Amino acid sequence: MEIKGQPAPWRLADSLAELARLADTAGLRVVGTLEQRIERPNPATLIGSGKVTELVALRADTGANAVIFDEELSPAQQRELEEAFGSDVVKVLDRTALILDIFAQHARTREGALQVELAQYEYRLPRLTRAWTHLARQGGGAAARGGSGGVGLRGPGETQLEVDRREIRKRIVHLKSELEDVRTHRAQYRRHRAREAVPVVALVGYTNAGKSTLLNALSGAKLYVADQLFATLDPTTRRVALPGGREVLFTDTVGFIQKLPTALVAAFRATLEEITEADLLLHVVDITHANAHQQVATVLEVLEELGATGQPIVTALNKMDLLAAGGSEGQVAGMPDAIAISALAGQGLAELLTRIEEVLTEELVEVQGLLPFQRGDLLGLLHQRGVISREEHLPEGTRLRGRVPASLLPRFEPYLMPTRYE
Ligand SMILES: Nc1nc2c(ncn2[C@@H]2O[C@H](COP(=O)(O)OP(=O)(O)OP(=O)(O)O)[C@@H](O)[C@H]2O)c(=O)[nH]1
Ligand SMILES: [Mg+2]
Repeated sequence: MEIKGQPAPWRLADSLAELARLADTAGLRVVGTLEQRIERPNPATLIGSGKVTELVALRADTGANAVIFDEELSPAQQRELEEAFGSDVVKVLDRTALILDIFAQHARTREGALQVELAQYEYRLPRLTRAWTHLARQGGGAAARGGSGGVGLRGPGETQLEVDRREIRKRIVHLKSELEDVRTHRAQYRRHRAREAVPVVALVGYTNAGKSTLLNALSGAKLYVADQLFATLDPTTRRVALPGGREVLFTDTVGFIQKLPTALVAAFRATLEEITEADLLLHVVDITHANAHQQVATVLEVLEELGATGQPIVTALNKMDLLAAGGSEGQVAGMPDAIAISALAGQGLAELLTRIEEVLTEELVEVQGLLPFQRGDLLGLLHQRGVISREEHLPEGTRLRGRVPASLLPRFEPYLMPTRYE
């Protein structure tokens, strides 16, 4: 097992299979695939000129009206490739454009919509070409079933894209300032949570790992769950009681994916701050996925990119119900500290919560002292946010020993003080 430190390279075929799933989620039907391994990418078209000819022929054979590259295309490459199809209007997209489209489809809150719109404008600004205006209802699949238009049509409307670049730049500035407001609001909310010292557990993981299903199972929430990439875009927070009675907040967030462009990550900054400021990260892994190990490595890389490196991580190997029959013990053996669960079947959840409680408790400070009876409020707070290891009722009050979050220490003064180690 080489998870930590070692890169787990994605095989070309696996990456393309994932791209096909992204295409399906966006409402496109894949009719053909072409591969090329290149040492030195062609600056004009990324792929070699012979390959371009092959691509044009394949496109003509299949009648496809869009071509999707798994690698990032520069605006110039995209234009050049679109021109290669001559009078046939073919949309040339890359993975980023596809992901943006799915994001636009799945954003449900104002913040999510703002973030996606910003990312779309930033992506499209240098790519304003004739072809964008010709992208008419293409493809079947998920989006068509949902009644939406083709790729590239959601979010900012075509007419808006036709306005001059200065207008778009103005819009970008405006979106950024609106997002800044949302961000300030969020930061205030987080500070409030921090004052209350309610620990925050952020669910992180590769897209489709089962994060939302897990939060539903733990909190009785009814979050949207789907066998789709990026079903969740906006963060949702729910209160969950740990076995010892202590309450924590679980936050479900956008899933990760390989080649998640940095610009996109930046646009989702506000959302991802939920992760960087969490007390603990709960990494949900779809252990049944053929690329589970690569996915784990990708998630750890993205976390690093986001600067979420300080928090403890608890790993949950999800969808164990599917493994039971097949018995792929070897896959699980590689991650000894991980906890096997099935969010869907409700297996291993108690053990998972116990583990989370243990890890969070390690972050607590040991205190002891005498709490007068009139401070029932503090006793309540201790029960709710801390862990009591000894409680003795005396005529003058309650003698206590336990652990509390460090941030709550001042509130217990002068009754409960940190234990001095002799
Ligand atoms: N068999 C099985 N399926 C599961 C389990 N957990 C989740 N799933 C399925 O996996 C798919 C994805 O689940 P979600 O909860 O939407 O996954 P997510 O991590 O929130 O995905 P995104 O929001 O798209 O990033 C759904 O079809 C779920 O029903 C599990 O324990 N067992
Ligand atoms: Mg989800």
